[in-house]
Amino acid sequence: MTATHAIKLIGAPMDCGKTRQGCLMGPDAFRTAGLASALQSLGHTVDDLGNVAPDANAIAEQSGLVALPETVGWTTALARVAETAMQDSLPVFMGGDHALSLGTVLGVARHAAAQDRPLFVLWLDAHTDFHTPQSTSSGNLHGTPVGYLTGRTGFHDFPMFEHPVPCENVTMLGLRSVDAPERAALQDTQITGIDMRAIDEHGIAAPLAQFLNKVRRANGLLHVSLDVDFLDPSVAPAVGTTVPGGATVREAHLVMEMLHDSALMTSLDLVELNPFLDERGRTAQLMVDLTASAFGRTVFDRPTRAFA
Ligand code: 5AB
Ligand code: MN
Ligand code: MN
Ligand code: MN
Repeated sequence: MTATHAIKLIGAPMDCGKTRQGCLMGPDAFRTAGLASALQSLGHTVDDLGNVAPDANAIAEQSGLVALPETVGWTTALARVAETAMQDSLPVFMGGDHALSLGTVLGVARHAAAQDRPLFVLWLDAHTDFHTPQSTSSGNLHGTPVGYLTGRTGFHDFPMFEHPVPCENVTMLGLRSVDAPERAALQDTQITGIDMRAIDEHGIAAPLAQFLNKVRRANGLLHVSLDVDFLDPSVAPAVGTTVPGGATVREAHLVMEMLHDSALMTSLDLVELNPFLDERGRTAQLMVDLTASAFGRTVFDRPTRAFA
């Protein structure tokens, strides 16, 4: 018997973290693919709070960045919603592009600080998203949330990240596209970056188990951010930033199953789903199935094996 959760589904139809449009349809694709009923059938209480809207934002400073004022408006709104939801539930943020994590992790970090517990972040992504507004050459702010949440400088247009997540509390899995300035900056940090080469050689379970043990020993909160492009594009085509050579369906399920077994995850982002690029909903369905694995769906109950 595993623990049941009070899950809040929160739609964040944010589409301004890059120029390619379509992620605004993400929350409704997750709903259509049956996310709520999949989680309910596992015994959890599920409450769909509908969609968040960005705060109206006063600053309209010109910059080379894509939609900076709108992104700041989303960040303040999502941080508020996330902090509130953390008080009595496990929030699942249905994106929306990855810039939404600027806000969700800000709110989660405020909650963690109020609880006096350390926050850990698991970043499942082809990319490190470690840019600052200065270092990005695309100007796309969906490439910056890890820079923001670890307290890198240069985010002066954004709310102050009062309680940055220590770099040693951040693990990234699935990496295969890292820009030169990100790579240089990461070199000076304690962030654990597991690239696909390492996963090919050693498997995905070992580095994840090591990270989860660290979270457990510290009695930490764990925020998980799942970017669709973590997955190989052959199984998850509905994303604007495909990079070949990603996680397989089974590698991704194993990550989610281990997260469930650990009982450590306290919040989850599902990001970058672009339903306009999907094939008959298969990416949305895979993301729902992965989420179900993270909340306890199994083939057989463990440790009893059907054929033991
Ligand atoms: B995603 C790139 N590094 O900064 C940039 O999808 C891609 O949230 C960022 O991981 C990809 O534009 C952001 C080239
Ligand atoms: Mn559980
Ligand atoms: Mn990302
Ligand atoms: Mn990515």
